Amino acid sequence: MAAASSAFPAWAQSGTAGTVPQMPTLGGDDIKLTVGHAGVNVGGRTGHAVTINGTMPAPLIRLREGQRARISVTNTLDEDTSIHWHGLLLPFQMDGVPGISFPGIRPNETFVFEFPVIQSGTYWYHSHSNMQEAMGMFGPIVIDPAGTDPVGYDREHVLVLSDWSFLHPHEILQKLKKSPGYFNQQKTTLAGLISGEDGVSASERRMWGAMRMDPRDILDVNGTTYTYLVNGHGPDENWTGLFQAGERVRLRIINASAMSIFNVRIPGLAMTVVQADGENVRPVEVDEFQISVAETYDVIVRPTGDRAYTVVAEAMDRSGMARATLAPRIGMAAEIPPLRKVPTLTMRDMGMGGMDHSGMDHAAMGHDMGSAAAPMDHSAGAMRDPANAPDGMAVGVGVDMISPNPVNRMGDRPLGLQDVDHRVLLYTDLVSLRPNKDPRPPARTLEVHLTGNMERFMWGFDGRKFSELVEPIRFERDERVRVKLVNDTMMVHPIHLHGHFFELVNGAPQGHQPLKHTVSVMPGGTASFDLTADAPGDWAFHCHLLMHMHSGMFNVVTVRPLDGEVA
Ligand SMILES: [Cu+2]
Repeated sequence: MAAASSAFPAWAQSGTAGTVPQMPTLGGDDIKLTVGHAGVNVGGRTGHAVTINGTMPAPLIRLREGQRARISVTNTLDEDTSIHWHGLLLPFQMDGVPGISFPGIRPNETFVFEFPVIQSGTYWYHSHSNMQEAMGMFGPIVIDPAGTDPVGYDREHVLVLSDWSFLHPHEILQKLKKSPGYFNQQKTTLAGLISGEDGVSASERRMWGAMRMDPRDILDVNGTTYTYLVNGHGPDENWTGLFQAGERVRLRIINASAMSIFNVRIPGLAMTVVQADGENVRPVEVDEFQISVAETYDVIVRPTGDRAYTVVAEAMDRSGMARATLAPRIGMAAEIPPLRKVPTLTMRDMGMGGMDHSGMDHAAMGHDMGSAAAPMDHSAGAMRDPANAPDGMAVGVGVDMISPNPVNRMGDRPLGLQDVDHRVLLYTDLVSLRPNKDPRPPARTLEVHLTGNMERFMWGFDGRKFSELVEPIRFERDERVRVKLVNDTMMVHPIHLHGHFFELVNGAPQGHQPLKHTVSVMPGGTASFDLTADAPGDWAFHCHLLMHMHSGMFNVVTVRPLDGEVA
């Protein structure tokens, strides 16, 4: 059933007329990668990228479960580099995080990664040094299962989503540090206020104003500077994946963006989600799903007819889209839907539990927040009231908000999709296809707060930004623990743990909590996962919004004892 792309006749290959027809693919037991500078063409303009083997995205690495991988990485840059194999289970020395699991790869050096391949599914790889990932250093990984694939399909396409800016990422970060709203040009307007058109009431607006926040501040960096790409191609280039009518087509969708969360849909086609983060799930049919940074979703679609379909990956704040086409022939195109109305944050996104629009005007936290007469800094003050802080949180300059009433948002529609009139994937829809390995209930719960100061663009865990002074998070080897993430900020954070899969606590049937490597935690909400700490070593644990990670939302998870170490 599973078809290797090389088996396709020439006419059935994917690509855009006039550009590279197919993603370069590397496989076998001796893979060689070279990191270097390269020019890339985006929207007709040439930019400077950091690439692997000269392409953006980097070549597709195709492995088979049960093989041994040997991947040599040579650095031709004049700065250190590294490659992290995102979602792969491997010895921690091979995880590719400089300063944590290995020293990094110095200029003109080659590092050989060697590890057994003990899983299958859709993954990706990227630099973990500096901000090279944002400059083009990312690529897809597909691991074919050793046995029969439970997912039947006739053809597959890999879709790597990314965000490209001609601004250097350091320049973007500097602009954000100076003015976090720099790229947010969708601020609510006075005209909208008077007409009530944008759905934000006057009292709500006063409160947002008092917090120096804007309810339209949804992505820090967006379409004002980013061109959103599919397999390195901008919307106008129309990357096209081919199909024959009636085929079951597997789309392996990877969000390799630095800072962009997408809502994905294919007007006219239902999508059956069969895999999340490389792990098979019970098939669930939807019309749209959100893919946070670093997540992967595999979907099956069954296009029919002699017609084209548009794949729309709309940035969560509706400031732009990545676009591709599924068609029986190259050169076809379908209608491109316009960008939808900009979504607006709600009270729920401010950590005020169920107090949405209607309930917010009165007595939120005992303050009369809505009345025009109330001094608004009361509410802003309450939002960072240290009395709300849990034990162990540092309430310093790095914290400008503590959710007063965070609620579990695992069953909420993702941000921006609350009001769409079709089926949207929820985290609570995900059910592990096979029973999970560890049936033990967690022996303890660890609460980790995602914290930040929006105005200073500071981010951290439990009020602290990462530095050598921060204590690592310690787990006993093989201990079973529940980790509760509490988002005390008004931004979504895709939280990623290296070296492990965790089970989302999402109400799935016993033993079938879905396995993920990244969980997107909604603003003002909580998300919990159960973890079996079965991979000894030091592992990175961080927000996968690249600039949040760089601004401090990062820590080390230490699983001890190591082999040979006395317990
Ligand atoms: Cu973040």
